[in-house]
Amino acid sequence: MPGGGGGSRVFLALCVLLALSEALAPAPVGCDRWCPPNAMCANTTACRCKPGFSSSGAEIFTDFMVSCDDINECAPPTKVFCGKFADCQNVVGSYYCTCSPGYAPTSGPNTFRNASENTCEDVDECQQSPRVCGSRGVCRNTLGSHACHCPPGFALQPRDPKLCADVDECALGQHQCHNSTHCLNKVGGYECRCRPGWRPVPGSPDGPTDTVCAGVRPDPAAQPGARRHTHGHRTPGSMPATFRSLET
Ligand SMILES: [Ca+2]
Ligand SMILES: [Ca+2]
Repeated sequence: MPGGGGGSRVFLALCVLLALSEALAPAPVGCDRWCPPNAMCANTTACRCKPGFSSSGAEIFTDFMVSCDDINECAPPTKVFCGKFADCQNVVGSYYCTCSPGYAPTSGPNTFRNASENTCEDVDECQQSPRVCGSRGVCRNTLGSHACHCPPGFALQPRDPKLCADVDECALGQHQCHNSTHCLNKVGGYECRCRPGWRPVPGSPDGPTDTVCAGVRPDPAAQPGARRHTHGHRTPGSMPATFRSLET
């Protein structure tokens, strides 16, 4: 180094040594410093991987190019058996077992290491609070899951398929109303009401889905003074203009 004296070179070397000694943690007695990450020393000149890691070379190695890589204990072929209704989860340097979705441990911790610690059982979602199927849905428990069903007149909402909402049978054309009536949606059902000015025919209910209504044909020439009941036509728009209300 031009211009540099021998004393300054020695000082520089001392500084580097000091910095290095501070950066390196003290190695265990009899252990070599160069062991790679996730390794520990086997003796003063060799390393071995920590449990949960596998060597890219020999089990005990002196080659500094060898690395210690995580073992995926869950991947086949595997000796790990978490047991029924449980899943294996690999983590760096280790693994653990958890109950599968829809299952929960009946006792013990949420994570475990093998089937002997497994107490996973189906969760009865239908017993949970708040009710998973809402106030109207009928819940049916299944292994690992559950299903929501709606009572007649309700259907699962597309946006929230666990909740039942009223079906508008009138708007959807799913009603059975006679053409002499108009459809009126109700929560959980619908009614068939007489068209304005019409009345249920004798014997017909007023409102239920089988309501049939009639008007009166004012035809005094044919039957003077008489009132004549006529059933509505099948086509809603075909009501004759000559019909009028039943007189009360
Ligand atoms: Ca279940
Ligand atoms: Ca309805």
